[in-house]
Amino acid sequence: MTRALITGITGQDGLYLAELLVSKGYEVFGLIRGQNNPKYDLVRTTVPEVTLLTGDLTDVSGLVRVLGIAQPDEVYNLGAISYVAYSWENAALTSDVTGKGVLNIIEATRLYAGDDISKVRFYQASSSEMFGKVQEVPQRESTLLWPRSPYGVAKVFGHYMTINYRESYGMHASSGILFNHESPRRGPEFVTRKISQSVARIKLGLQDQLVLGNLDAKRDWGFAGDYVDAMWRMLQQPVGDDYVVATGETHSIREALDVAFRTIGVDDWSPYVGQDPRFMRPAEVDLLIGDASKAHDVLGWTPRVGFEELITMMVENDLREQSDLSR
Ligand code: F7E
Repeated sequence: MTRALITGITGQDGLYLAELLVSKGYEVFGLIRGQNNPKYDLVRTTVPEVTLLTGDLTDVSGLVRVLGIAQPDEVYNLGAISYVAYSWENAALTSDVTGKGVLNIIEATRLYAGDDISKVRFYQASSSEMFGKVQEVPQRESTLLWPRSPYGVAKVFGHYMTINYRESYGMHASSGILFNHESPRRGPEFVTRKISQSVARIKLGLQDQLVLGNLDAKRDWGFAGDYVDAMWRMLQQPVGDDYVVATGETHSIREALDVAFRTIGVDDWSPYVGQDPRFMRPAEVDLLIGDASKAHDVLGWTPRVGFEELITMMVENDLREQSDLSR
């Protein structure tokens, strides 16, 4: 039985990846942080097969202990402080967890492998936020990185550290440069879920207004369930490498609003949507669009869920969830 350790098991990607690996017959371990973590029950009920181990990406000795217990063949580092807007307010903490945390887990993985570095494969969740002020459109693996947030800077550190471990120690270490990926499991602080939840609540008469920041930002949005499959495929290759994972399509926040409101039969959303500088960022990433040709050619990966289907799926899920909650 192949064994895998997932950090960030409580997030949308952690849950989808755990389900995928369980379906492939893996024994899965998940790293869970803190005392009485509020997401503990969610993981238990979604993927009961997973063994949860307590640890924190900032605590190397704890990570060494967890690796010793899990004895993984594959380590997926999905754990991070992942909310970009928060990273300006908590830059040092974001650097410790999202940046140095990568060094901690990859070094603990190297120590666990001991003399046989081929014993374990490592996946790092890199991000399109590393492209920031984009130097090329579309962005590919070789595009110059120009992060525009403390989160992006921390991700760049983790990305290069992963490449370094591959080159310095011959570790099978891969970095997936994932563009935005969403799902009904997305946290409500992120814009797609904020929109889908609010639109559902507006339809049900539970809310009047949706207040957002920059409506002109553009993102390459895919479905998280498709993206975890790319992660797994990377670790099945003969050697580690870096891959852009994206749909190759970009859409603005306005277009996301068009699709979401259309789902509830509203064509003109302007009376329902306000803007507040509170949700604007000190620096914005304006145009993200990924070129995933390498992932297509080498991994045989293609996204299945398109933009409209994704947003519609999220709104429909929130209509069900919100009407259950309001009963
Ligand atoms: O923002 C704009 C905002 O917070 C998307 C993370 O998974 O993907 C995610 O990062 C855009 C930005 O995601 C609101 O200014 C407008 O331009 O949903 P988001 P993100 O920052 O792109 C990358 C790949 C990651 O790696 C990250 O971990 O939407 N926007 N109005 C808003 N955003 C939010 N959150 N809330 C608003 O009211």
